[in-house]
Amino acid sequence: MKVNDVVTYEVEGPIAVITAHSPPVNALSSAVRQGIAGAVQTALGDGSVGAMVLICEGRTFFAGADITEFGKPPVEPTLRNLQLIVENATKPVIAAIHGTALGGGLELALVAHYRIAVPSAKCGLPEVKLGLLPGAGGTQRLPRIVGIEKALDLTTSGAPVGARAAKEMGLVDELAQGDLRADAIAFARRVLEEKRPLLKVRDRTEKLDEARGKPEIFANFRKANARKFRGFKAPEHIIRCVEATLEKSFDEGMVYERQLFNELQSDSQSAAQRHVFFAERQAAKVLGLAADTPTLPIAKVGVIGAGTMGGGIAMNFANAGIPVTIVEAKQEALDRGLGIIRGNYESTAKKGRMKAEDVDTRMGLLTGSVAMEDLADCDLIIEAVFENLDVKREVFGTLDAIARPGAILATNTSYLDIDDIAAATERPESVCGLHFFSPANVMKLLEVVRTKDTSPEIVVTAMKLAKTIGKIGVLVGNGFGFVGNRILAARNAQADRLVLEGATPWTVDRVLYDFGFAMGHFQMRDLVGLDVGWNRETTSSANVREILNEMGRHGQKTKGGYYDYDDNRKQTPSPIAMQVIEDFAAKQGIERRAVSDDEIHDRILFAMVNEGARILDEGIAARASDIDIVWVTGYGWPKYRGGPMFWGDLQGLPTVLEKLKTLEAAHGEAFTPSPLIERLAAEGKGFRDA
Ligand code: T1G
Repeated sequence: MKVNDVVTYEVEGPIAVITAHSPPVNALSSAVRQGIAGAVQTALGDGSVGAMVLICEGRTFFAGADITEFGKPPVEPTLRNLQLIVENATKPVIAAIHGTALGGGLELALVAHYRIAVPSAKCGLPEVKLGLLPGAGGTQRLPRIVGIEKALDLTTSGAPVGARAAKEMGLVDELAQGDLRADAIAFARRVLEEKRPLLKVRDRTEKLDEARGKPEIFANFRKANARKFRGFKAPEHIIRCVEATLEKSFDEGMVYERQLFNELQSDSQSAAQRHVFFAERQAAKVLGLAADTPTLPIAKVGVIGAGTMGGGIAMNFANAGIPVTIVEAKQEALDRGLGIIRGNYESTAKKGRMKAEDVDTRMGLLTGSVAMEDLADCDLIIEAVFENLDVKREVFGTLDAIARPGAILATNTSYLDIDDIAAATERPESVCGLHFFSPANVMKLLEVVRTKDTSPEIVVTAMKLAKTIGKIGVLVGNGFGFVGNRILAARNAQADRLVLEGATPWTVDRVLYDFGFAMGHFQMRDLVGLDVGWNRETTSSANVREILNEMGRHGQKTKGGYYDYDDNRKQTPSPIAMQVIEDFAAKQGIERRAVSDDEIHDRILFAMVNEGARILDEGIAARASDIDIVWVTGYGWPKYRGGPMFWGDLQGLPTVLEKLKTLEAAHGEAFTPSPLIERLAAEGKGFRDA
């Protein structure tokens, strides 16, 4: 029978089956919670029922609290009150898990008396990824089942564990052998027949006792994870809650957990991380195209160029089981490229991140060739040749004559105008950009660049393909630097100007590091290589970067760039680079002055926000949140600050506007406020409303 729109109640013999039907992921919305509570009460009052199974229809067991309800007034029963109903039930409740039991979903399963799962199921507490902590007793119950150390790892990493591992650690009692519902009912019958006790996780202490008197467990854990947790509030809050299991009673621990959960939920870090969670999913949705726009089949891919980018790009498709023909001009370069790919796979296998036998399987999907004609039957061809417009136009002109009709012709260019590249063909509607980030087989971001002519079918096909190869695809328009590199160029300009005016590369880097970037601006340049895009033939000491290149200082790879590097790549500020900067400033007639951290912070960050607003205003990005995803995923913008546009909204656009006007007066047009900011600020709106 229907308890409500999302929960049903059926009785099979002495077993009541409570089923949630709330797509897409059975999030624990108020309706789901109300339905379960009502069904449990019915079962408790039904004399013919001896035990209950709690199960979900659809793709997964409860995937957590309903994140869309955050920030709204609580609706009874709250998750914690629902848990009390289940945990204090006088008849056994068996949670039957498939898909992903996550967050509040797993926490609900933890108050059931027993848990059964299909072998493919996963269990996890990913709240930390949302800047939260498991706020329905996860920090208090999980340690009581799996022990302190495993609980610390699971709650602060947010990583799920598979059902078999979960059974080994006692998180799951049984693995279903066949149909989950049938096996769960059979398990419930056994619990009844064997008169098994109504186990409450909250009463178990044996796993806690193992950690008593060992404060080093927490000290060592904090130390080992300091770098990963830097800047994030949630991990430390979680550690404190787990510590409380040894210091407080269960009930006191639950009060403490709720207090720390509330602190996190009301903090901008969690708002930022929840923003990123939804923004990532929004980015996958193409606006303005008919919902039934067909996607094209991609059964075979061609890659032109077996260098660092081409090789990495090819690996993405081989990893997804898609055959790739990889073309190079010369056999020697082809062999070298394929050798590097094999080496990458072999080192991944050595680290246990893929099976050894998969190396040959993946390599078997890669066919090398020195003839472009071998790309004739490919459905998608991606060029990753030298970043030069003439070279790319020549390649596309050749492709136009070779590729089958309807094939997608994609360029991996970072900065060049894709309309100009497409103009070398008779099929501009088949041309798009697929801007991968180095290393292409690792970085999650993929900018899918549509030109004025790219067909809707190719747009939706490319966006779907991004998901197929495990990337986060963001659809962007054609224009200098698209989204990511255009904002990077705005940051470059300010950073370069600041060091001429009196800052040092190391103070600029420290300010960005303290803001939350994993690496500073000049450090990043040294890592990537100062000579990327530098032309030895035409260099003319036109800027500090060129001069450093002309001195042979190409960055980490030459043990010297803006920093000097020892054999272990440990960097130290370089007096040589500093002298180059000072000399160049003098030559430019720039009188150096003291530059404060605040000035560095404001000039770099507000220039980035302003450029993002311009990108949004020009329609190069469809959403402000798409810009955030590009910079969080591809450029290391700290996730707990949500991305440049989220951060701009957090400052408030009237504040942003004032800052820009002040900076414009002192530092010129980089800070001329985008008209979009002026409009939104005047309307009392934010980028999220654009
Ligand atoms: N609440 C609301 N909507 C959710 C949701 C959730 N928990 N999880 C997913 N969705 C939506 C998502 O926005 C998308 O919507 C659709 O479902 C499919 O998601 C008290 C406080 C479960 C592994 O962090 O990790 O419990 O775009 O595209 O790739 O301690 O969704 O279709 O409109 O991601 O198959 C803890 C978050 C919450 C899990 C499925 N739980 N979700 O991945 O599909 S906090 C989580 C996921 C909590 C308690 C605390 C994934 C997934 P739309 P999808 P997927």
